[in-house]
Amino acid sequence: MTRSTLRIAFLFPLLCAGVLCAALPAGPGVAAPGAVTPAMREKVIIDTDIGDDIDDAFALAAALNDQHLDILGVAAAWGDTGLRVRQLQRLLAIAGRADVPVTQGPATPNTTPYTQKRWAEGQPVPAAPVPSSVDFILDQARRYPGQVTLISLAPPSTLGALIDRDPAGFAKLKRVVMMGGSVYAGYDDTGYGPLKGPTPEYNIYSDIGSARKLFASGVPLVVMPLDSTRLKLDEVKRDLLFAAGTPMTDALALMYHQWRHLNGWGQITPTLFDLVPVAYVLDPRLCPTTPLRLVVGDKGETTPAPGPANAQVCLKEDKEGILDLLMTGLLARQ
Ligand SMILES: [Ca+2]
Repeated sequence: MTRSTLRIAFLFPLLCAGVLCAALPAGPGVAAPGAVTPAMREKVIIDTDIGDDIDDAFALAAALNDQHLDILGVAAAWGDTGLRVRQLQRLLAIAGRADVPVTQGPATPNTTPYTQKRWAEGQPVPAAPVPSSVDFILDQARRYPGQVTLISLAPPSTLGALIDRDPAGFAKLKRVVMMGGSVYAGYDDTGYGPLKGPTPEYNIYSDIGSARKLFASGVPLVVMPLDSTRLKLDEVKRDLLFAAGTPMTDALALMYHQWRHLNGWGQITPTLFDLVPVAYVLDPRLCPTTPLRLVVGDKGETTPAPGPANAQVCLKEDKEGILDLLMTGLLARQ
């Protein structure tokens, strides 16, 4: 599936609204030209620490908006996973996707502020028990061997628990596509001046043990490090989104303002790190990869080393292409 075919598939129903398609054959079991068939949809599970930084919310909005993803489940990871479950359930309901299972990963200590706490608390405590992420992901990997992409947008604590529980089951995943690491560029690099060099990245240094297990697991691993994920959602784009007045853009606006008020580091412009893995799954050309062997150091560094590659790593993204995916997707629903 290329980006152009994605777009054609997306635009076709709009074109078909007129008489243009009146003569096309249709019937049970016959997919209309341009329609998204089940075989064209990528099975994904998204593991997310939504609620602290704001990028997870935008990444999920982009994923939920795209009919080319078959989202089997969304898993709450890291920190207060019980509250994250409620935030995810609220977001899914707003997206019209309350049918998507939300699962709960192991709770962990977490010193990062839960900036969107009030928004998350707007969703009642679940009346029924929430499935365990570890059980759910292993079940899906075994049900669809070699077909499920796990999109990892959080410290990899749930992934470490999966590997501990059942490495053979974990190996049935098609791949893990993750935001994490820092290879040649770090948080202080702008992409314009000389490189200041890598810095330990949050997801990796938060759970170094799980990251090491993941890099050694043998499951195909696609890594989007800081080198390719420092996308800024500037004021012009925020205004366009927040003025759109759809249920999803309204939700993003509320979560953004809570994040902006409470993030504790004075940030106004979000960096959409987690959007990049989602965009890659939709169109790999937006973030071309290079095979590398990355070694996770004691401070969470991800350093290239000689030897066989253990990851496909995107070092340079198509910034405008990825932001275009987000903006056109969300604004098409106005
Ligand atoms: Ca995240």
